[in-house]
Amino acid sequence: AVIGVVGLGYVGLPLAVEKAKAGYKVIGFDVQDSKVKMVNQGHNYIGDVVDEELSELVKKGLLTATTDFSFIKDVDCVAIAVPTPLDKFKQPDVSYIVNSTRDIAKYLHKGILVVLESTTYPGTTEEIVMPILEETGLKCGEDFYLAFSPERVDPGNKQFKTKNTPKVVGGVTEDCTELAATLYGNVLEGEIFKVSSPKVAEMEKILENTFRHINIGLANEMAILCKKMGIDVWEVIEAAKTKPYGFMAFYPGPGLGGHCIPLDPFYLTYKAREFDYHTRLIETAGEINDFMPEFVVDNAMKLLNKEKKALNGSKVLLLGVAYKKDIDDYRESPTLKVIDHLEKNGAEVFVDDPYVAHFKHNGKIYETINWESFIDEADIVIITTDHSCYDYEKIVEKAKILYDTRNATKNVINNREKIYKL
Ligand code: SAJ
Repeated sequence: AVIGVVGLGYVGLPLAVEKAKAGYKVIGFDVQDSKVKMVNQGHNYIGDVVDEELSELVKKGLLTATTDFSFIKDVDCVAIAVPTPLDKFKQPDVSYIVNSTRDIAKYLHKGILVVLESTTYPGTTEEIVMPILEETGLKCGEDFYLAFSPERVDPGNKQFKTKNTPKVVGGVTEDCTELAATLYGNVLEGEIFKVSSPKVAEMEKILENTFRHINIGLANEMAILCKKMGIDVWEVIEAAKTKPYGFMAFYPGPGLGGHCIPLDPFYLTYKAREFDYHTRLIETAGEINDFMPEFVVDNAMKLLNKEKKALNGSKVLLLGVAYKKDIDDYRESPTLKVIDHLEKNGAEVFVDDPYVAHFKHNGKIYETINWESFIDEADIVIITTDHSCYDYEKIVEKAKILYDTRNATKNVINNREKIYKL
């Protein structure tokens, strides 16, 4: 069988590699010529995909990439793994799903299976994707098959990869579900869990990520309250973790980053309005998470004021722009919002991140620096991403003021009195 994967990003490329490794001939589709070129050169641009595997598969002709959707006529099934961002009004932007579905519809043929993987609100598969495909005159469940199967890629997770993470599958008809379950069963090692409709599969994915969004919001609210009460929230969480059942630790931080957790719950908020329901819990958690960058900068200002310094005119060194540790992705990173608040208050900001050489933000290019060459000049050092590779002992020793928003310095032995935590 020949498999197509539309969208060669964080989700699509690892998926294409796994399917090729399972022995399928895979054609990767992307609208960005740069991505297509890199795949065809066997050059991997996603941290979690291993270079050798990719170049091996390309050499064997098991994996090729193209911008030409006419090759859809050669594939037996196609997975859509395109971005589902929010627009500037925090409204879902399903244009990538619509455009890629239209591209597929042009070459839709009898017997093909289409699976949507992108995280989206319940109803997308049957209300948006299916109508576009049926405009061809082909009937879903008879002439072609359609299912939703959420991606579960956890960037930087060494234990659970695309191959060994359980997969949920929900088809428009039973045949659709069976076909999709068979396809994934042949490719992946993890359990394939069948549900009764695409809506169930779409909603369970939203539940997974909203669960994280809400609980991180709770951890952040606890951090704000503990700061006011003079209690160490990190110690509180470690103590709560001793409960062997019914508790799951989440940690406060400078805010919520990434391309999933901050966005996905608002897909549900949007859809809920159609049913006259206001997802108050989701929106309140979002407000708390969105407040954290400002909370961090307020605390930094207080720490400087204790040394009779103003934030205005101070040199601030931020450690980490990636949205979480040990990865190079800075999309929606809370550090970007911390930079905004610092610069608004007149601080001069310098950023170190061993995984990110430079980054674009507010139309500006920031080159990251090496913290060691700058720490002596910095009026305050703020740890915004707890990368494992940092020498925290040395950072605490050298920092004039050290503000740790990730409890990254928990194992530092000396100079502990210098550490201020979120
Ligand atoms: N964060 C906290 N406190 C926590 C956990 C996370 O502040 O206790 C922050 C992180 O620093 C980061 C943001 O939340 O800025 C999101 O981190 P994340 O690991 O929850 O989410 P992603 O976007 O890296 O990947 C998640 C997957 N991660 C986990 O489940 C651990 C998973 O939810 C999805 O497979 C994936 O999103 C997706 O693509 O939906």
